[in-house]
Order: sequence, then C-alpha cells, then structure tokens
Amino acid sequence: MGGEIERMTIGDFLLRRLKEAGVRHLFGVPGDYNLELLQQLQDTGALKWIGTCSELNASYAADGYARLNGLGALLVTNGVGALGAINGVGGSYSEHVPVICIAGSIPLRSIDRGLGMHHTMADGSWDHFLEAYAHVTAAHVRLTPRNAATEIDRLIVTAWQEKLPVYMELPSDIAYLDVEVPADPLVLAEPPSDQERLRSCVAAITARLTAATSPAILVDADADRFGVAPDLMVLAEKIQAPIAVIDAAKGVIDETHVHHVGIYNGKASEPQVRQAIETSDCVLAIGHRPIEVTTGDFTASLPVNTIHARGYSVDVGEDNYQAVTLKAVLKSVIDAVPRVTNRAPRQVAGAAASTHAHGDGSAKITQLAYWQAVQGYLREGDVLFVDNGTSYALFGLKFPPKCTFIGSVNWGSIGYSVGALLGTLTAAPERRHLLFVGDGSFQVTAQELSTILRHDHKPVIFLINNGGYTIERGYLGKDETYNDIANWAYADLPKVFRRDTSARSFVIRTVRDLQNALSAPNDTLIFVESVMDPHDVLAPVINSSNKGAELDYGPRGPQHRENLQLRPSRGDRDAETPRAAKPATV
Ligand SMILES: Cc1ncc(C[n+]2csc(CCOP(=O)(O)OP(=O)(O)O)c2C)c(N)n1
Ligand SMILES: [Mg+2]
Repeated sequence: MGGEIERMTIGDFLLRRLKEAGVRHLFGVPGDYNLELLQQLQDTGALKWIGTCSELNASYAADGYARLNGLGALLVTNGVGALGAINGVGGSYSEHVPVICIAGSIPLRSIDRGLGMHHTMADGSWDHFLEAYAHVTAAHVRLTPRNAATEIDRLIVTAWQEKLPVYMELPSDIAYLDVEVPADPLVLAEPPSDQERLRSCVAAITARLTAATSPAILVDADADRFGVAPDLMVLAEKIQAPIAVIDAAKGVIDETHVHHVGIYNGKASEPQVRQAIETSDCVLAIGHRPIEVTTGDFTASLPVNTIHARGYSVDVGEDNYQAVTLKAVLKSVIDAVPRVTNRAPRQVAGAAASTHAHGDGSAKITQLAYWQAVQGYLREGDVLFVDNGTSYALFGLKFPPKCTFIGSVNWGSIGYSVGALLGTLTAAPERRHLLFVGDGSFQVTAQELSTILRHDHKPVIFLINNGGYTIERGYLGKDETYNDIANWAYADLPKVFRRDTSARSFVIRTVRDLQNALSAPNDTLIFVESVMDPHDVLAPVINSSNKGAELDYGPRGPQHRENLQLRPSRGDRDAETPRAAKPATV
C-alpha cells in the first residue's frame, strides 16, 4: 500500500470502486438526476448497464445478483426511483444481502439555495428519502465533494462486511467534480479477529463439541452469506454430526451430503430431523433468526446450551465473544476438534424422487403430479427460485448437489423472484435457472421477463395458473373474489415481450403435456404455464396457511366461519406428498 493519491471525478471514482469490489453490472432506471453518472459509466465502460422496467425490479435484480456475486448494485433517481426500490432494499436487509443502492439526487445547488425541485415533496426538506432509507440499510449518506472519497469506501465495505444493503445519494451536480482519491484498489477483507477472543471462543466450542455424544449443526441463511457452508460440511464430517437447515437456508448444505438430514422447522419437521436437533447435547447454530414460518409456528425448541455463532460474534453458554469472524472461528474449530469415527450418520431419506409425473398421461395435471415431475427435472448446479404461494412445495423436493436456492423466506414479497431471476442470470448466465412462481406473484413483476428475453437468457419459468392467490385461500377467502385475479395468456408473453423470440412456450393441462414440456432442450427460454385447480394445494402448504390464519387473526377471527377457508381435503391429507417441511408467509 503506497497510500498514493490521484485526482478523479466523483462519479468515475464511485464506478471504479464498485468494479474493484467485484460489481460488474448495474441495474436500474435512468432519470435526469442520474444520467450524468450513466454517461460516465458509458464513457469509461467500467460496468455494464442493465436497464430494468421498474426500480422495484432493479432492487430485486441487484439482490439476486448479489446472492451469487457477493455484492450487487442499482441506480435510481431521486424520490420516485428511490421509493420504488425501497421494498426490494428492505427485503435485502431482511434477507441479509449486500446491495448498494445509489440514488442520483437533486443537485447540492438546490439544497444550498433552497430551490424547489421535481421528484421531491416540495416542502423545503431534502432529507425524506435519506431518512426513509436509514431504516432499511446498514449505512446511508449524501455524498459531497468533501466526504465522497471516504464515504464511498465506507459504504461499500459496510455492505460487504455486514451482508446488508446501503444507500447513497449522489447529487447530480457533483459527479463530474474532481476530488483526491486513493490510488490503491479497494480491498474487501473481513476484519481480523482479536486473537485472544478467537482462541478462547474456539477452545470453548471445541470443548463442548468434543464432550458431546450427539452434536448437531443448524444452519440459517448467514452460512451462505458469510461463505461458510463448505466449512460446515467439513466440520460435520469430522465430528460426524447431522446438519439440518431452516427453510431460509434450503440448499445451502449439499442435500446429498451424508450428514445432511433436512429442514428443521419445529413440529413441521420430519421426526428424525426434529430429534437430531432437539435431543442433541450440543447444537451449533449458525446465524439462527427464527420467525414463525421457520419454526413451525414457534414450535421449534433448541436445547438451552445451543451455541449461537453469527457473522461476527458467538454465544457459548454465558459467554459472548466479540471481534471474531465466523470463518476464522469455524476454520480453527475444524482444526482443533478430534476426528470422530464411530458415530453413524443419521441421514434422512430424501423426498420421493420420482423422475416422471405419475399416472395416466391424459389425466389432468395436479400439484402432486407436477411436483413429482419437477423433482425428476432438477439437475446438479441448478439455480432454483421459489416465490410465495403453492410453489412453496419446492421446499419439499430434494436438490441435487451444487444447486443454489433463491427465495425470500423472511421478507416474502410476491414478485421478488422474477426480478431476482434477471439478477442471477446476469451474474451466472452459464448456469441453468429454474423459476417456480404463481400467477399472482408473477403479475407483480412480469414485465421484467422482457429484460430477461432482451439479454437472451435461457431460464425455465414454471408458472402455476390457478386463477389467483390460492395460498391466501388457505388463510381466508376460499372462494372470495378478492383472491381472484385476471386470467392472462401467460405463455404468450414471451412473444409479446420480444417479437422475434425463440422462447418455447407450453400450456400444460395434462400429465402428458408436462412430460412433453420437460423434454424440451434448454437452448432457449422455456415458459411452462400449468393450469391447475384454484383449490389444489399440497397438504403441508395448506396446513401452514391454516396455522398462519390462527396466528394472524386469533381465536375470534373469521377463518372459523363455515367454508371460508381452504383446508386440506381428506384425500389430500392421506396422499403421498413431497416432504414439504413447512412454510407460508403470505
Ligand atoms: C408484495 C406483497 N403483496 C402481497 C402479499 C400477500 N401474498 C402472499 S402470497 C400471495 C398470493 C400468491 O399467489 P400466487 O403467486 O398466484 O400463488 P398460488 O398460491 O396461487 O400458487 C399474496 C397476495 C405478499 N406476500 N407480498
Ligand atoms: Mg395463483
């Protein structure tokens, strides 16, 4: 590090820092307050611009991109753009995803001179959007020529270290001003651990894991965000401990790994998974953030002596260790624990991995046949998306190795998946991406399909057309019109969004139709619209909705009225269903 200084425009420096941090694409919508930065992007070629149809979709795309790339960014305009994106950025906060939201904002001149500007509240106050973003980000700033060089670095490093979004306003009249900036590239590195704290923490964890007769590991999404899933698998192997995940961490641990036991979700878990966690004499929980949908409606019960390891701190018994990093802790624990050779793996059998939709080919497609067929379609390395709705059945399928699951289990904003799909496709176009989405969720963000087609991406989109918000019918309004939606010609949309599209579209009504669609080659975008009954839901999903209604509306709620709530039919309850160990945020 020479500590050398060079002169550069603020805009060029921001773009340079993003690139140095590994961001290669910028999502967003142009506006007069950000066009000057876009011109700098164009002139320098620092990043590739991926224009989206809306700022909401840009925020979802940046989130999806960050999940595969480690960091993502979007560019919006003042106020209208910033508030359009705030739902997605809030989701990134909830899901622990590092996203940099840049708003090209009103010029500093207008603030200095008190000039009213468009895209503001026109009330003489300039801080509304900064303040709004303070609640959904780890850091926020309005850049000035004095703070730009230090604040740009602080925000990018904060996003990356904390795995949380940040927000910066770049006033439109400063992007072209020269400032002094460091010549050295930005280095993203975890803060070094305090060596004594690290040693003590590792010793405490190692002692407990070594003394335990039935240790177990419970994994939440932070294991993915902090990049420690491979370490956890090595640790499980070394101490021969079962690893369970919660829904939000579906697929983080290789589901074919010999020690992977499945999804832990309180009472909604497979009995063996529940037993592995709840009767363990030493659970190591990674980043555990319980909510109702990841705890079987608060029926989860971790042993009292559970070790809670987070990104930068650990609780062991009465002790709390600060200034340690998860990665350093796990690496040292792996080195320190003695290898165990005499504990038999307690692997749970996976979902009924049927490769074909069962039954008579001319039979009407049902959820059961559909998910059985999908199970057989999954292959190693897929990126698998699930949106809210009956598509939650995906949680019950067994993933092949090296798959990545992308969902929004905590935040649960419908339509997230379509925008996020653009982001993951941009980050890793060489992988196969499968989206499982309902008609209602799709309608929120459908227009981003046009951007996916525009960039020649080749995902497979599995859309369930069941005439509305079926999962909501399991809460309330089994047949109410508020759960109905307009019936689009979904499979025609690729043609609408790109006239010369080579996409293959299928409308599925029977088992045979589905088999036919699933045999299409993945050399172009495939759109599979499956027409299903509005009351067809797998039992675990509907049960979860029914329980959610109890929690939401209480004992005097309307869900108890005659026939107002979709419930599992007796047939459904008895049927063989994929092992959906839960969920439903609606
Ligand atoms: C932004 C947002 N608005 C509303 C909701 C409430 N919500 C959750 S699931 C759902 C319906 C999903 O319907 P669909 O995608 O068609 O799935 P289905 O259950 O019918 O398969 C709704 C409206 C939400 N989660 N997020
Ligand atoms: Mg639907």
